[in-house]
Amino acid sequence: MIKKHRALCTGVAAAAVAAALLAVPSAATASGQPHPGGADDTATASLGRLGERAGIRIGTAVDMAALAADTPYRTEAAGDFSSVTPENVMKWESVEPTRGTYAWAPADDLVAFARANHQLVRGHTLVWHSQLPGWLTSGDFTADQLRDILHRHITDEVTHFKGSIWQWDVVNEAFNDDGTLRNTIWLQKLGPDYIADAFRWAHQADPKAKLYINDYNIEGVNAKSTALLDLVTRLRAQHVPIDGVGVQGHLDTQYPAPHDIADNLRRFDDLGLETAVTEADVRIPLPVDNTEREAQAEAYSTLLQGCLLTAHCTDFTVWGFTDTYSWVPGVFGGEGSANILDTDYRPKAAYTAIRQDLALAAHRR
Ligand code: 9MR
Repeated sequence: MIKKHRALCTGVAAAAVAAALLAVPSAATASGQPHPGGADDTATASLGRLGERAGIRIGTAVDMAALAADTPYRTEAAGDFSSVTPENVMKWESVEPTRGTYAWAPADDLVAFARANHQLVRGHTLVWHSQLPGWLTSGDFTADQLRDILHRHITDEVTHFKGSIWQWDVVNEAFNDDGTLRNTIWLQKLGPDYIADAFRWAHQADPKAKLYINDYNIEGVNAKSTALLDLVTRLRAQHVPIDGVGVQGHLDTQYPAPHDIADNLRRFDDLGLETAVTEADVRIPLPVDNTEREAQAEAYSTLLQGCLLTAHCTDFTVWGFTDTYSWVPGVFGGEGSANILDTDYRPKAAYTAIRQDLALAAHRR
């Protein structure tokens, strides 16, 4: 990726979006009536509650090892969010490490946790090129065998969780940044129709779950998001049961956050699709300083506002909430601090910005 200077226009764009949010006061605020939520508890309400007032779910990815071992982590995951996504435990290598032997327990635990805390669950993820079990990647399967294996995987997993999953990330990261389809085991052996098949199979197993295609670097209008738009347009024309597009939202303060997120999401909205920000985090080159923290807050805010300005954007999910368990340092050397709370669970500027954006958006509904 080419390094760019952070564009001054990101701040301008954020201010413009905030102005747009303010420009349409709700009947309640215009008439001076108190918010329907009653007394103003904006400062103390959970993110999930603020999101509810703004018309979206606020979710987090959940690390099941942390949930079991770390009480503050569990308290925050239970109390601040209205939806959860398993960070790893619904992926193929986790649920079927040995062929034909399922290991549902960690994912079942998350579903039970969500139910106990009145949260919805985003299922993640059924068809991906990564985190596949060794028996699958090293097996020398024919195309017909692989198709049967994929069909069975989708059917068994969606059936197991039937009725418990709000949105499934059916297909994850199917595109390259130039808009061509990623050369995965699925594309190589099954051809591009594996995508339509996956959605049909998932729908057969749980007709009520909302089915998503999910990817990164599709926040703004670009070659990749446009290729995805073309694909979902074709899928809809073929009556393939696809409901939504997930924009992951893995950003980096070294690069400008796209300022056309709402414009991009509206293209999907116009097709009758839902959208969601599914994996938001904003990494920072270390060491962190205040300027970077502010840039991070602005990037989170830009992502969230893109969702809030889109009629059928259903949720904004952060990819973990504390830096203690972030995937970022292990993958991007010299970067980190990507989450909204620090390692001591103290809120960063990004956390405050999200709360303010949600409160502002609630007033215009
Ligand atoms: O956060 C996940 C990390 O714990 C795993 O090691 C990694 C394996 O590839 O996957 C991470 O989650 C990814 C998500 O499933 C799909 N989008 C990118 C996420 C970050 O890599």
